[in-house]
Amino acid sequence: MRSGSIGVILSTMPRKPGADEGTILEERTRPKFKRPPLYKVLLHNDDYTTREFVVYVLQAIFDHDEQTAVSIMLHVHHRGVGVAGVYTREIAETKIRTVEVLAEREGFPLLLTMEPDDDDDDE
Ligand code: TYC
Repeated sequence: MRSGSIGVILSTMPRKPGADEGTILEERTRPKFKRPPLYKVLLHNDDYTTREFVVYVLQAIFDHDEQTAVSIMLHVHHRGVGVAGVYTREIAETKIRTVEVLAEREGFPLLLTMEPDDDDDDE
């Protein structure tokens, strides 16, 4: 047994027959559930994808309202890259794949990537 104080105290207590015999309490040193790491899905600008299609994708796949979708699209159009959303790895991958399929179907070269969300480290 480890030499944690609670364990030591319990194991040296006198034992009555049938009374919690052999029960050892240990304090948890880590939280039981770790949050999964989060990833930013990044949207990249290009000269061919229409603004309308980007706004549609931001609403339909990334669940933004129209005003937010337009503002993210314009940010990407002017700055080159922007965050479409923040998700766990599998959800981020699925959203990227979904948009790739939609864009390919329309003949647009729209590029999305993902990267670890640094703001996720300490919270
Ligand atoms: N630059 C594109 C245009 O002028 C619009 C656009 C915005 C494309 C954001 C991609 O991620 C993008 N039609």
